[in-house]
Amino acid sequence: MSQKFIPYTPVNFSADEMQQRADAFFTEVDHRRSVREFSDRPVTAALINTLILSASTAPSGAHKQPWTFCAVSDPVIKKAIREAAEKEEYDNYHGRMSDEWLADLQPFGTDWKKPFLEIAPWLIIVFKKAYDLDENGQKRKNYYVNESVGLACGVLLTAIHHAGLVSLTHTPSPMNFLQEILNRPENERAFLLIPVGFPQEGATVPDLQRKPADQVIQWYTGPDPTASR
Ligand code: IYR
Repeated sequence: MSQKFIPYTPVNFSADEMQQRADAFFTEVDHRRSVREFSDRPVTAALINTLILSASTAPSGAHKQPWTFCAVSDPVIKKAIREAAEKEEYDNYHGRMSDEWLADLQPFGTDWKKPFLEIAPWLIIVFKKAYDLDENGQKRKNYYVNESVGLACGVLLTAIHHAGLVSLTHTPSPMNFLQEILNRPENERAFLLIPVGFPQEGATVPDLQRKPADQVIQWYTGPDPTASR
């Protein structure tokens, strides 16, 4: 079967518009923060649905879209997830994490207690599909699975922020309890656990700085191609 190609319709902005849009987008995403203090204020399933569809627009290896987003608002399941996560995190904070790691986490004030896993109205648990299973139960390969699912998660966090909600990229470790609690098939592995909702009133975040341009960009510029136009 040969692949069918369709025209791509470019979006055309003037150079000024492009710079303005880029600046406005930077201002918006620069305001995003990981929040650990959630309100129990509800968020509609319709909103979560659209945010996940945005995430699922991410590019993926051979367009396999090797992800499943589990959207959990059921308090019984949230409680089970909290209890299992806290059990693992207790062990992490009491011996499994190195002194260097614990010192690096000091500024964030984290500990083994994860109340947000019950308070946040939604938990989105992202699963990566190590491989696909076709109708006959045959294994089908996926490619660049970590890169693909990481990209989808980046889009998801940006969509959540754009909608006016907050999130936390939470990585309880190990995470296999999520596969069990959510009864996921054997080809799926938990990738990230993302509580989503509104911040608690008066919520605070650590006073962090982002690296400036000269620490994150190395330019390798030739002659300016726009100079003589
Ligand atoms: N998973 C633990 C520890 C933790 C690790 C990193 I790296 C962080 O940036 C934050 C926390 C926890 O969730 O507390």
